[in-house]
Amino acid sequence: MDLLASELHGVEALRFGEFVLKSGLVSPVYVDLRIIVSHPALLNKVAHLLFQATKDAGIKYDCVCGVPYTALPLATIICSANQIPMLIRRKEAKEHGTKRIVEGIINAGESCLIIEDVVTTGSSVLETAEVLRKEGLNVTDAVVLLDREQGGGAMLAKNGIRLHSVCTLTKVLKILEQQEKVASGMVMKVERFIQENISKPSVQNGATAIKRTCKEMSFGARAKLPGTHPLAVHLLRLMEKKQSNLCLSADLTKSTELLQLAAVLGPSICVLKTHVDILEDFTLEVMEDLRKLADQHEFLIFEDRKFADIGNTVKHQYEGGVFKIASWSDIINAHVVPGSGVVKGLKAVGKPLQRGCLLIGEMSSEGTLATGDYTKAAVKMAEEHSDFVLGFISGSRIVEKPEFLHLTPGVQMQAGGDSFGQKYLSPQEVIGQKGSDIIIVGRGILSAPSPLEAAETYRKAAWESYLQRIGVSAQV
Ligand code: 5BU
Repeated sequence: MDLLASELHGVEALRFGEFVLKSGLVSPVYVDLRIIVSHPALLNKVAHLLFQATKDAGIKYDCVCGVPYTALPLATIICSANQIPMLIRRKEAKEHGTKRIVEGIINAGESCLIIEDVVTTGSSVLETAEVLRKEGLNVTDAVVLLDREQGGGAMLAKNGIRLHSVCTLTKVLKILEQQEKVASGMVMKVERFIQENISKPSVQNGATAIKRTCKEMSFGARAKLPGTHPLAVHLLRLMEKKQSNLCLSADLTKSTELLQLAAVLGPSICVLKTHVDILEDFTLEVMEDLRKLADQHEFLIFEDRKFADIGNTVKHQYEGGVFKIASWSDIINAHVVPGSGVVKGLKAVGKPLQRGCLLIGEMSSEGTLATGDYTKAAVKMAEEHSDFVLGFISGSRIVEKPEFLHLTPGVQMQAGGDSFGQKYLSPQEVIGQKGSDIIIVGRGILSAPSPLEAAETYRKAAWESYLQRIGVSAQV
């Protein structure tokens, strides 16, 4: 064990310092075992230790499945060396062919052992167990190299899975301290961090799940997450700076009115949304002026074009024609009904220009068909194209990943609707209860006697709801 600890430290699978985790927490320790595939002897050793742990615990199983991706090579070595059938869990079902989510021969009723590299909350192991259980397999045990002791064991136990670990983070820490590889001050810091960040299982829909933290994260912390779209990072930062999660829907038909409104409300908003095809006097010069105002007041421009055609057509619609949307709009949106080709077409134009796209996951209108599986398909498409898709238009948070932004239209101070089926919720409901990030407001501001006063009222309401959501007392 001493040798293993020092080897893991030596290849930097364990690092000490300050690391921003996906949840936004700043951790003094970072464990990343992906690197061990570059050290074959160590990879073999870890696989051997995992197998030994299953023997020591006397676990009986018919097949083995590694949690993707880091544990895949480990499961492969164990299965190959010991002649055990293996299953591979796909992260996403294939688009073509068999659409299988688990590869290999599945004999319903057999028991499958899960292999994992590191367990923190246990959510990844549980996710894989649920997939396997849906296929009819029994999952009762999981073996992990390193247990971070942050609640994973208890959470899995509640879900009928015994967690066996080769070692714990505290044990590794002690060894590294003895070997004088980590200072005792750092050891105490990490121990305190572990103690303070034990996630407690909570009950949702009858099943035990880990506490979701995305809604509780600040925009600033989300901006620091690796893998977040650069435009989302920019937007999250300017939201923090301006204390605004308000998008103005500037549904105006005259360009002078549009520019005037942008000049007056610019400081209050983080995004200005346009419907450029309703402008009676559109010219590219108007959009140039709007761009200047956007840069001056630091807001993004979002053309609510709702692309919905095959990739080749949307490419032309986005780049060319009269409007040349890609030349002035930071963000555009698209329906997912055509399939992923729509995103591919838009990406071909927008990505080189550092633009971003929102997918329409839900709509605010009465009788919308964008619900259930359709919404799930939008999430999947966004995940597959997260280098261009930065979030969603939706009525609520439709995915927990903090990298994705959620913008919600259909917002007014009073709940209700219009005579064409638009439905309204309040800023508090949308940000506080539904967990969205940005409210989109049109007539609630445009039809007010003073649009500036109304915009400030909406800005404050949405910002206060956000502060309450992340547990900070409001100071707007
Ligand atoms: P309102 O005046 O706040 O109702 O304007 C809402 C705006 O958001 C308007 O421009 C719509 O085209 C836009 N919108 C919407 O209302 N609902 C949706 O689901 C989507 C866009 Br997508």
